[in-house]
Parts: sequence; structure tokens; C-alpha cells
Amino acid sequence: VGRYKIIESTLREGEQFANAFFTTEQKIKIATMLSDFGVDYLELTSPVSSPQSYEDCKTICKLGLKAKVLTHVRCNMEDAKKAVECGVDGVDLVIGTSSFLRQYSHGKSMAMIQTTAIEVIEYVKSKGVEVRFSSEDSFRSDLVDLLTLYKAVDKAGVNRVGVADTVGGATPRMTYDLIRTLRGVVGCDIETHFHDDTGCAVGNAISALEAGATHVDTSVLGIGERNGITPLGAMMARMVVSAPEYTKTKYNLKMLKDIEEYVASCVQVNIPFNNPITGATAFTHKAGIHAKAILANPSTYEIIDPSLFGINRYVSITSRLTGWNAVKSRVVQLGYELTDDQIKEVTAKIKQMADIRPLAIDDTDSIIHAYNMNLREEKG
Ligand code: HCA
Ligand code: CU
Repeated sequence: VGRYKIIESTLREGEQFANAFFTTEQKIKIATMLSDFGVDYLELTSPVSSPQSYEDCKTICKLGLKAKVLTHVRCNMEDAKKAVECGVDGVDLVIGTSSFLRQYSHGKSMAMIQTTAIEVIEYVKSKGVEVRFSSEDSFRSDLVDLLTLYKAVDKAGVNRVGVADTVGGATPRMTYDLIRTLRGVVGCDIETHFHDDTGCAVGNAISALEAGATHVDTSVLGIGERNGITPLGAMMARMVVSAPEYTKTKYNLKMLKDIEEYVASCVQVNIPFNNPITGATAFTHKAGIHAKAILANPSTYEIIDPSLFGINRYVSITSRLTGWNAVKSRVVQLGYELTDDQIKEVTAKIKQMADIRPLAIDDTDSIIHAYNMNLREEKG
């Protein structure tokens, strides 16, 4: 799990998101931000897709980013040549291997796939460019077919093989088993790609790393075909817990929020309220019991320290579930000097009001303010 690498595919898989249309300027900004964030690789849309995609791929290659630039093409010679022409650091080759895709998509036998794959891999390597070979729909492919093919491309000197859960049907356990088996068959790196149709994309990614995978594909906010793939932010949340030292030193975690906000604005979506780390409520504590403990020691109810990502926690005092310790912290913030008994009294007032209607922070602040005024008047 330790030294995992991220292949950031916002500019490839992410471009397959229903709402995505990136201008050249937006692509440059996204690529630059992600490279500064510290991802190892950026994966770009195939230059064969359209003339502008070809131009944009060349443009991004010339930016001289820290991250290596990959493009993603079908496993055939014409596509591979176009990819190399753009000046990429690496080419990601892909072909469907499940019987569904072989029957309904390209119509090739496993033997044909293998022969072409080896030819293309040898060509890309001869140009001094890194090369990855991946099957599409790996989990619904025949296991023996798949392992035979990967063994052959490993022998041909591929840098990485890729496993893709194209339809998002895999579980963490299926993932662990497949990657573990593959780890025993190939010597090269193993990249993994998980769609989120059944909500397992992050779980599968960590399972893959535990089983010996080396690379994980992500996109910002998880954007991609249908409901997308492993989100970069959720993966960072997972890894800052699973591999804290490496993750904290390798990635510029404080940039995450800006990157997500930028991509969200490009594709006109909002960051979900429950998004790991950057969601509006990701570090909001509500119940009195939680609030008291959080104020005493944040680790009690937080697995991640929000300040690592430049984010503040928020202790809510606006609900009937609140407690006097939480109210006390707000009283102190507002600069009032009340005794604990007085704070308990004002907490009771907040709860009374919160039983009637939902409150905003302004409402509770006014209750505290009014209570304080009253006290002072009584004192004369
Ligand atoms: C797709 C292809 C892919 C490829 C994954 C990869 C998938 O269907 O658009 O090359 O690693 O999910 O299979 O995104
Ligand atoms: Cu995909």
C-alpha cells in the first residue's frame, strides 16, 4: 500500500462524463494543478478522438509538467503511432477482453489480441516511450485467458498491465483475489481502474493496493462514464489514513479543495455535501456528546485532521441535539464571559427554540446575545 502511484484521468475518463467539455485553457489549468498537487501521471484523451484532442495532447506534453503525460488509445498500430507523435511520456493501450466486448465490440479472438498487443508494445518501446497494456472489463473476462495474455505482454516488456472494472460490478474481495493472482503471474507494475456503479470504487482501489497493485486511476470528483470512477479526493482521504507519511509528503493536500472547485465549475456540478474532506458537512459535529469530545480532543470523532487539507472543523450548536460544551466554545468565540451554570441555562434556551424550528447560527448567536444582555440589565 505504501508507495502507491496515482494516474489522474480527469482529462481522459473525466472527459467521458456527461457534462464535460473542456476548453484548451481549462485542460491546461487542470493539468497544471494536478501536476502541482503531485500526481505521478496525467492521462489524456486519445489524440485519435478529434483534431482538437490531438492538438491539446501535444500542447499539454509541451508544458514541461512534473507529472508524466500519458495518452489512452486503442491497442492498434495506427493509434499508437498517433500517440507517440504527440510527444507523450507513455501510452496506455486498451482492448476489451470479456466475451461481451469481443462479441459485440471489436470481434477479435484472444490470439489476435495477443499478437497485436505484442507488436504494438514493441513499437512503443522502440520509440523510448513507456507503455501500459490493459484489458477492458477485466472482471468479466475468462481468468485463464486474461492471465495468459498478461503473462505474454509482461514477457514482451510492457511497463504496466492494467485491470479495469469497466462496469463497476467488482467487490473488494473479488478485486483482492484477482490482483493477488495476477501479482503471482507478472513482474511488471499493476494499474487498476474502478468504476463506481455499485459504490465500491474506493474500496476496490485500496483492496487492489493491499493485494500488490502499484497504480490507481482517479479523476477529480470521480467524473467519468455514467457515475464515474474512484474520486481523487476520496482516495486521498483513504490514503492519508492508510499510508499517512507517504501521502502527506508526496501530495500537496491543501490544493485539493481548489482543484475540486475548479473542475466542478468546469463541468457545472456542485461538490456533494457528503464528499470526503471537502463536502460541506465533512467536518461538522452536531450531537452534544460528539461536540464535547471533539472539543476536548478531535481524534475522538475524526479519522482525518481537516487542517491537513486546509479545512476547518465546525461544531454545530444550532440543533436540539447540541450540548453545553459546544455552546460554551461558541460563547468564548463571541467574547462573552459566562459561568458554566449560565451557559447551561442559555443552552436550555437554545434547545427550547430548536424544538420549534430549525435554527441558523445567527439565531443561536442572538439567543446568546439576548441572554447576556439580560444578565447585565439584572446586575444593573
Ligand atoms: C472505457 C475504457 C476504460 C479503460 C480503463 C483503462 C474502462 O470503457 O471507457 O484503460 O484502464 O473503464 O474500461 O475507461
Ligand atoms: Cu473507465
